[in-house]
Amino acid sequence: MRRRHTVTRLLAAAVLTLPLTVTAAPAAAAPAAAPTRQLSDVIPAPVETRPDPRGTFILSPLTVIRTTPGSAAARQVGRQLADTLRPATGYPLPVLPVPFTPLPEIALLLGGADARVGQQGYQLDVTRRGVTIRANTAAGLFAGTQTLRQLLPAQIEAPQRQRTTWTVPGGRIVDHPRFAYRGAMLDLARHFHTVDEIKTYVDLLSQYKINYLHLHLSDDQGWRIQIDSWPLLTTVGGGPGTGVDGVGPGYLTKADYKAVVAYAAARHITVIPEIDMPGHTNAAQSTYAELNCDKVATPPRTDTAVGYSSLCIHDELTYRFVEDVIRELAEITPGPYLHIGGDEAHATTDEDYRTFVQRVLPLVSKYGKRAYGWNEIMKADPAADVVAQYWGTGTTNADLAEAAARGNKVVMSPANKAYLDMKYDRNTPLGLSWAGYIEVRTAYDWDPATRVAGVGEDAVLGVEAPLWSETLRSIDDIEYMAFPRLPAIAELGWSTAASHDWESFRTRLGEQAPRWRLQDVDFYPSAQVPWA
Ligand code: TNX
Repeated sequence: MRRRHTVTRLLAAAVLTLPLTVTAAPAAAAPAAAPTRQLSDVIPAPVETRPDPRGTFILSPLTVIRTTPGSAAARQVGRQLADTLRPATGYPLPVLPVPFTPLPEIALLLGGADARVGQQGYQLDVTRRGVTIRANTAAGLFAGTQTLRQLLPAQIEAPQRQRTTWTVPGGRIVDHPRFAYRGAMLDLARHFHTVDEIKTYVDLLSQYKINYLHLHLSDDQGWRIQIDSWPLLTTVGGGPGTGVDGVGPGYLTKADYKAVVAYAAARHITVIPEIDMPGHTNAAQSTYAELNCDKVATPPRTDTAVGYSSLCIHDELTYRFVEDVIRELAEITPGPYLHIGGDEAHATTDEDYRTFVQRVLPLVSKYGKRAYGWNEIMKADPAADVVAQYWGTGTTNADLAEAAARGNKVVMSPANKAYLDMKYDRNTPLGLSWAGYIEVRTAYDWDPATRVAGVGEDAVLGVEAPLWSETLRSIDDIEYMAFPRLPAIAELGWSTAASHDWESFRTRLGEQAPRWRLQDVDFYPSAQVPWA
């Protein structure tokens, strides 16, 4: 009866933590107010929603968060949910890993979900007695809690206690992603972004079920990750004045990087490091003269030109350097992918480019990672497990279609749709416009599985929204470019093609605004969206 003892103890502890306001709180006894939200008012749009108007749940001071007994992972998701819901509600929301409670509950349970939910999805049931989220994995439970967050009134995002009735609309959601990979990229090389800024971005990404964070860690301007065997990369390559406009210094120590990886992992986001090569390498080549064919260091550059740098392809030292970097990065990266860039290598001949990529890809495998690169790497006919990230603006790409036919997977980041650094329109103060202006509807109105001829649903691993930071410095800048387009890309990655509907999306998007205001998220108030 050890278990019963534990249950009793936990319940007693829970009740003891309840504040004195419990008996005075009106919410539990009040007649069910109409929910301010509907079951389908969620981004990304869930696969299946079946509303039940009799099932409205009201979160009250007595509500407990119950998690699958014996699962540390489920308990962790429960604790995160409690942390999210406590500030605005002021409720204790104890997290109890027990098989039963007589109290109103939000239950987070591993197993027992609809068979369709798979490894990332969840089933969410709302009745008058409580909310039950079931999933096969902690990631699925976490996704379900992000949906629950959006089903509560917007005030739930407030940092201080709010007076409102915390209704959750009744019914059932069965939800799972269309694509396994839904990514966002931050460019730390053009302007460095601090650990705290990256964490803030991770918090926002996780609300929209993004599950990969790609960090662009090196470029012509700056080198932003500690590499012990080439120590000047950070102190010089990431030193003073290495950002565009001469700002800096900035780089992640290995401890910083590990902190970002752990923070993201706790939100079910996997970090993908990118070291761009053989072009976009001036920060390294201005730091170490020996990385140049003529053994003369290039001048440091903080302008925004691209395509002028190249590692020395026929020098063994280049591969020692590349292997050192890949080995050290792989050591601190628990996720499966390592991105080697490969874009815009205009200063490398086609033949040299192939030689280089064919030598470097096996180094990634050697250190246990799956190689990933911008779509140009498909020119080197890599092995079928190599992933390409498509950034082109067109709808045909012969190398990519051939790679897809050979079995390579593709992540879709078409620059004229998914690039968060493109201006919204000609008046946008930040951003670039080489791929065109991207208003919200432009970012939303495309299909990852029909974008490029010959690269269909089976070849598409997912989508990613890159955010290059030539013009972006602060977290406010990042947020202004990412919102509201990031949720559009998130929906393309998660929701079914059949659910794609601009009218529905823009309405749901407009309802996110009060949440962003309460979370202090800067966003572009597009005229295309009916903002709440
Ligand atoms: C192209 S897209 C680049 C980046 C720039 C970006 C600016 C790609 C793979 N390379 O080097 O930062 O455009 O939008």
